[in-house]
Amino acid sequence: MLHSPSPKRALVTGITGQDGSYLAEMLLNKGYEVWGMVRRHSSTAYDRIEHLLEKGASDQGALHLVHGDLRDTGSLLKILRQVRPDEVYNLAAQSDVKVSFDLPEYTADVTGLGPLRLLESLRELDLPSRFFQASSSEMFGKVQETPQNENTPFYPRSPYGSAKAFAYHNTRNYREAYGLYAVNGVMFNHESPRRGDSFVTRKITMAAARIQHGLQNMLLLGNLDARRDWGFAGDYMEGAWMMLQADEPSDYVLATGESHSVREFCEIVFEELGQPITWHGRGLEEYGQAPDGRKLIQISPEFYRPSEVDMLQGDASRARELLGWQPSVSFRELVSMMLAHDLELVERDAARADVA
Ligand code: NAP
Ligand code: G4F
Repeated sequence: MLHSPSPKRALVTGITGQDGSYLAEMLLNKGYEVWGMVRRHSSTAYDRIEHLLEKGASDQGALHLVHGDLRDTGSLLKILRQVRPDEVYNLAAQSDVKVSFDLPEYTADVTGLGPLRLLESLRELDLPSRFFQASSSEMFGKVQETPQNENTPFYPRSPYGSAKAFAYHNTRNYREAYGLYAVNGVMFNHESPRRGDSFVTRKITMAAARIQHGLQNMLLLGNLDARRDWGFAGDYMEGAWMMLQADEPSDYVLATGESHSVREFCEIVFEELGQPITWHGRGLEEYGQAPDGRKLIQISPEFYRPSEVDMLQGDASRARELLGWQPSVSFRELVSMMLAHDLELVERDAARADVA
């Protein structure tokens, strides 16, 4: 009798986050047994993976959740010993750059030391698991060249960027020192309808949808001229998976190659809503106006950072050439996708409120 091979097992930290939910979905559809590490919350915070937890949500794989925390080495050792994963995707982090200025030590602990604890646990247990570290373009900070690629020197501009650089170097070092299959995906900004609402793209699409429905008057923003290389989160998780399937472990940049400003993002959103913005004033006095004269956007110093990353633009040629990876969603499509989702969300909430 022929036995089908047992499914591959993946451990995903940060499964409740934006990327974790897309990755889990993708792995389940590939037939993986997925183990998600979750933190204890006073109320459950599984909104992004609820659909995966429902029985029969995936055609093939199975999803299991286990409690753990990147700050607690004992929990990591216990989970790794129990799951013995073929692949570990470390997506967990304190991932908010602005918050990292308020919580620098905490960010260093979770985002910097957390990956080291995972790597050391893998080494200690002598597991052959392949390890993916969610590294960040924030490490390039005050960029030393444009576009940024695998050889561009780092110049982090936030406690978050420094913590990610620490984790990046440790991932490389565990590969070189101990022969672990450990890789860095140096990912530029990636967004989706599941993006946390404190990040600028989602903050804009949510606010615009609410303004359109008369639930909010204005949107307060910080630096409108910051530029980012924004892609779609699902594409970046496909890239993470591809990295762990390669014959040799290596680090790759994942990016679209295009850079757009926060200002452009706002312009496209309000243009799609039929309210093209005109800009008036300068500096902190600048504001964005609707054709009927309403102020739609105002600057608030609250959303500026002590030190800013002015522009990011990645060069993912290496991932394209060696892994065959490329982004599938354009900047315009991404903006439209997020706006359409948030308009629907606001309409649904409004309809519910009418019924109640
Ligand atoms: P996210 O939505 O903020 O998700 C972060 C995840 O980490 C959540 O599941 C969170 O759990 C978990 N987490 C936080 N602290 C933890 C701890 N101490 N122990 C265990 N889990 C913890 O982030 P994302 O946008 O999906 O990003 C995923 C990863 O990619 C992060 O490492 C981020 O730094 C990195 N990255 C993201 C981007 C991007 O543009 N999205 C770009 C480059 C790199 P709770 O639900 O319990 O809070
Ligand atoms: O959306 P953001 O908060 O993302 P940021 O700082 O680029 O970080 C994200 O991408 C990194 C990859 O490069 C990840 F590693 C990290 O985990 C995270 O996912 O801000 C984008 C830009 C910044 O320059 C910020 O100053 O938008 C500017 N901005 C202007 N007004 C604002 C606002 N950002 C936020 N969050 N809120 C504002 O009101």
